[in-house]
Amino acid sequence: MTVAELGVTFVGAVAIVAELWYFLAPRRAGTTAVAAEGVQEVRITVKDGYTPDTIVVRAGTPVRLQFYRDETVDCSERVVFDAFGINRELPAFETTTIEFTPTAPGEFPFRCGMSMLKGRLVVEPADAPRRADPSPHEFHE
Ligand SMILES: [Cu+2]
Repeated sequence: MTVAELGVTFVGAVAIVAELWYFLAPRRAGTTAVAAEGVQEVRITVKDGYTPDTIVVRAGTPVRLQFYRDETVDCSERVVFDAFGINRELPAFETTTIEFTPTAPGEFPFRCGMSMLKGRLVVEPADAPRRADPSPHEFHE
């Protein structure tokens, strides 16, 4: 093989490994809450939907979600977490704090008052290993 051929082979091998890693590495789309002072806090921007729209937390530790509503569109004026009995108004251009403690693992959808905007709260078991934050392209499918 010439040096050029070796180079091409090497680049090809790296691409294959990178691809395998990308598809096989364990991961879960979403934003992992940052735990500080015993609270798992996540800021969510409400504008044409929820960003991030998937929030990963652990069971048994209080969760503090800070919804900043960056629009006046009627659609997003309420946020509802059916599983937690939460139905709150989100005033425009303000941050609304919602706090609760998920006790059991599972996936819990949240939505606007009309169920048009959707997000989900992924509650992992309390002893789950902490995952690294995934890259931003995984927030939306
Ligand atoms: Cu809506």
